[in-house]
Amino acid sequence: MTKKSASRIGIVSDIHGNIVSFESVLRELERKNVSELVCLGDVVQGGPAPNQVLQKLRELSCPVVSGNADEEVLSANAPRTYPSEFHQKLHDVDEWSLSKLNSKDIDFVKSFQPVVEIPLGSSGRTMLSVHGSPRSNREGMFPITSEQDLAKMLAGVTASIVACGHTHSQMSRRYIQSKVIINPGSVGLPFDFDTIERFTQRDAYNPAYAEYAVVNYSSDGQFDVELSRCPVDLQELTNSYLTSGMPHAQLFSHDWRIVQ
Ligand SMILES: [Mn+2]
Repeated sequence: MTKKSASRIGIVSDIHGNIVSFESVLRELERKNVSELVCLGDVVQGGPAPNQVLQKLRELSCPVVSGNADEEVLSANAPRTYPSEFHQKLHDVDEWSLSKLNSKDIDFVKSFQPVVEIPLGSSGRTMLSVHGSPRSNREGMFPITSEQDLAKMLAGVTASIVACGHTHSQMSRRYIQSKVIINPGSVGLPFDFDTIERFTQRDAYNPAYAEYAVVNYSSDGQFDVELSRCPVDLQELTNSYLTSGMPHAQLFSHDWRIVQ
């Protein structure tokens, strides 16, 4: 058998201003010798360290896809009304996140791409990276999304792998024309559910781990996908919320818990 050269792409998504979890994942990716990295968006909003996450991402100089929450932070100063008190609290965090960014940070967020296509070596195969779907960063591709809906979302896509985020849930799903749709889950705000009732109501808690994916590919375009998670130090994470000055830090840090 001829030996083929192999490469590894690390995929991270939905960091949501959580530097403790992001650094945990970066240590794992370094250990796994990834040669490339791509970020699927939702970088700054929702967590205690928006500017530190941007700084780290800028140092890595990897391609970044623009998430809906990144756009929401950029437009946080626009006037609005709130459907609920909780929405107002979320917006308080958006405004605070924007206030933590300097002009260099804002220019960096504005440079995030709608989609990023990465060649799998010289095989002609590619991986298309998006936040939600190729046509929108506000719609998710789920395990239960119908094939008909996927056909609309993926119209015209020729990539062999479609990497998406937004749902905060890991997924590997086969689609027509031998495509694989993968979701690395969320680095900084993973969702899990206690019971099937809470799953139905989308009432999630945050398990104390960070999710990511690695795509291994060879020069002839063969590939496999690892969906991984690594533990996060819950004490360190809670402290990062409570010492950040982020509004409603107590509220937004209390859904985290260790899962056995
Ligand atoms: Mn998100």
